[in-house]
This record gives sequence, structure tokens and C-alpha cells, in this order.
Amino acid sequence: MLEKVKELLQEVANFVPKSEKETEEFRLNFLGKKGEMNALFAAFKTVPNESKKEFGQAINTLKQNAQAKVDEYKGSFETEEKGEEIDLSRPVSLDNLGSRHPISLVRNQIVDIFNRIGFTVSEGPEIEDDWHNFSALNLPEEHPARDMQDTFFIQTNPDVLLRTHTSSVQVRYMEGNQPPIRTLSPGRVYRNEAISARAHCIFHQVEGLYIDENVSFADLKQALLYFAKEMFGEKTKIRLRPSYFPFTEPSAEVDVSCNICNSKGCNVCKYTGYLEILGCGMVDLNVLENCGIDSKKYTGYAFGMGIERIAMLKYGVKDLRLFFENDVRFLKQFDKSI
Ligand code: 2U9
Repeated sequence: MLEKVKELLQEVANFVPKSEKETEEFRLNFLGKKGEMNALFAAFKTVPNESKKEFGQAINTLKQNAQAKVDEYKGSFETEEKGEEIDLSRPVSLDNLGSRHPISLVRNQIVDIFNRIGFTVSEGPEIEDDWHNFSALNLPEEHPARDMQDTFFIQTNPDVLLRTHTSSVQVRYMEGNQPPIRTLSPGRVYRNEAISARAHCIFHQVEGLYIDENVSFADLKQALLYFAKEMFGEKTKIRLRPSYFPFTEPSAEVDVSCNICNSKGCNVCKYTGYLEILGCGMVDLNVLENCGIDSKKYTGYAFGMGIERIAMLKYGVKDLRLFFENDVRFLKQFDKSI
């Protein structure tokens, strides 16, 4: 009997499992209900008294060694075996991936178009001060044009406000950089307006600014024609109408030919053949000087557009509020390739 225990002790000492399964089989074989240990403890009763001490010690050692072996290896194969369950070559499911928001799609497209002619994106704070949102842009206090942009003030401090346009980002850019400057500022802006199908108190703009020696109105027209063709199609024509903005002089509003009716007149273009897409002009000399740029040496052009307006024209969306409601039935109609 003692011989048998010695053989088992040797077996335990030599045992090295190769898997979790082998460890479990070993445990059942030695320590399970029907295992070797229970059989030996049962046999203990039949051992003559004079051998009981030696046999008892031997089976206790055997039990401890078997338990130690199980403790040493149990769980050590876990990660390896779980790893085997994952099929790394299985193709990813592309269902229900969602889609980019149409405003993001159009913003990215505008940024892409102007990137190709050398504009890079600059960003700035949405909470602004009076200087960067108004005064530097030739809108001094009491200027009537300030009323055109109904402003949200934060607390009652007139020097802390939500930016009404991203021109403030470009003021900051000019303060920190000298020409040549070619910068584009996409971003969220705020105006205290009643919400309707055509207006919202939060919307998105892209503004562009180009300053260098000898920048002319012809350069502006060429850049905008290029933009219109890239955005609305090769056949698109543009039309400029004189306008007024405090920060540009001269200023213009820009229309694109209506590609729904080929400029013949329809209810989308209100029978004018054209649709307004943006405002632009040569940067006012006061603005250049306010931002530390020598207006005798440099000139520049600037433009600004509402992303919602461009998206409405591009996708035929009739109500601007749809862009803010995040109704999945509306959103899932746009490009899925994010
Ligand atoms: C600097 C100087 C001048 C940006 C400009 C417009 C004309 C314009 C509107 C279009 C629709 C705003 O979203 S909208 O309501 N913008 O008409 N924006 S010129 O002029 C600048 C910008 C920065 C330093």
C-alpha cells in the first residue's frame, strides 16, 4: 500500500499539464470524490496500527502536493485558451455604423476645397470679449450694425459674450501672425434670434481670410468661383451684388446659379435663377490696423458663409431646424462613409 502512495507521489511530482483541461483531469483524478485520495483515506482504516502513522503522513503529503500542483497551474492557461476562441480573421460587421451629421459633412467639404488652394484651419473660443467680436472688426460701441447681430451676453457683463461670427478667430489669428495669412475658421456661432425654418439661435459658419501684398478683388472673385464650382458642380456660375459689412470695403453678396432649374427660374430660387450663398469683401483698412497689420503694405479679402444654408441648398432641406433635432430618420439619409 505504501508502495502505491510512493508511486503516486512520484506521479504528482512529474506532472506538468499542457492545458486547463489536463489540470482539471488531474484534480478530479486525485482530489475528486471518486479520486485516488478518497480511496486512500478509505483504505487507511484497513492499515495495521503499527503502520498507520507512516501511511497517514504519506497520504497527507500526497494530498498537499496534489493540491499544490492544481493551485500552481489552475488559471494559467486562461488567456491563451480564450485567445484561441477569438477569430481574428473574421470580417468586421459594418452594419449600424451611423453616419456623419450633414453639417459636419458640408463643413469638411468646404474645408477640403479651400485646403486645396492653401487655406489652413484656425480655431478660437466660443465665449468672446467685445474687442475680438466687435471693436477690432470696425464695430465700435454705439455702432448701429451691432444691432444686426443680436448678441447673447453672459451674465450682465457686456464684455463676456457668445461670439456672433467666427471673424473673432481671425482677429486673434492676425494679432499673432504676420502676412502672408491664408486662414479658414469653421465653427459654431450664436445669435439671439427667434427659431424658425430659416433661422436658429445657434448655427455654423466658415469664414476665410487671405492677406498678403497685392491681394485684389479679382483674387477674391476667382477663389469664390472655384469654390462654387467645386461645391455645386462645374457648370455653376456666380454673381456678385454690392453690399455693406462694417469689416469689409468694398463688400458684396454672392449668389450661385440655381442648378435645379438651370437658372430658368423655379420656386427654389424664387424665379430669380440665383441663390445667395455668402458675403465677402476686401478687409477694411481699419480692421488690418486694429490687428497690427500694416495697411499700406498689405491688402486682404475675407468671406463668410453659413454652413446650414449651404447644406440646405446642397441637399434640398427646406427647414433649418431639422439639423438640430437629431432625428435619426433625417440623419441616416446622408453619406454613410464616415
Ligand atoms: C476679418 C475681416 C473680415 C468675413 C465676412 C461676411 C462678409 C458675411 C455672413 C454670411 C452669412 C455671416 O453666416 S452669415 O450670417 N457673413 O456676409 N463675412 S465678409 O469678413 C471678415 C472676417 C474676418 C478679420
